[in-house]
Amino acid sequence: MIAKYLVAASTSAGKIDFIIEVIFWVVIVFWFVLAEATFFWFLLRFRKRDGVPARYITGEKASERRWIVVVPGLVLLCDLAIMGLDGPVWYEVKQSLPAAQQTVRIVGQQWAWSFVHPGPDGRLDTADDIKTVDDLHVQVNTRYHFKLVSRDVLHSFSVPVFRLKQDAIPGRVITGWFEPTTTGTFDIQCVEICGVGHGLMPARIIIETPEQHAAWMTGRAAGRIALASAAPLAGD
Ligand SMILES: [Cu+2]
Repeated sequence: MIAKYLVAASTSAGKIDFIIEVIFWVVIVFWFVLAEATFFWFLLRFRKRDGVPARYITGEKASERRWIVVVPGLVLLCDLAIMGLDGPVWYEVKQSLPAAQQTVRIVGQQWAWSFVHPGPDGRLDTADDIKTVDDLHVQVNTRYHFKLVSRDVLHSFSVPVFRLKQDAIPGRVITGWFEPTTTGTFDIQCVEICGVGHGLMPARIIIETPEQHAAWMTGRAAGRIALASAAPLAGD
């Protein structure tokens, strides 16, 4: 249902959508409608009428106590069922860390996202790293670890098509993972109010086929060589 309105582009997205849909049907469609319908029916049924005195109900009879015990009990059962479903998904998405095929560094700051991609050697913090601002390039069907940091205040890294959201906290390196399943260009958003420019820090994720990703890396390397060779001229 959610994927109809927002592409599901990671291995976790479908599972998170399923949990949200279960909560929607149980909480909104069933309980909310039932509670509101009962409420308005009671308002109508027991409205003020001439000659009918209001009744004082103590809630001590067994038939009255049922409203306080049975209904919340059923709500609690629904809560437990939802927890039983979402626990494994939470564990998989947030607590487990399956082995990575690639690692990227994500840096939040007022007010931009910058990214460090491993270059052709596939490793971070080597000479061929590729640094970008506002553009994160990843390869489809590849499991990524991200190392999320903040240079200044709290930010929150969010990729809606992955259903991924992770706070960035100054002084900490937060590791998480994602695995894109669909190629395309999608939004990255900061979802933590981080100052007056918060709304000005949108970025994008470009999910590429292996061929496109290799071509992008080659292009960046060629650009770097061209820049390096042009540098002495600039200093003349
Ligand atoms: Cu921010």
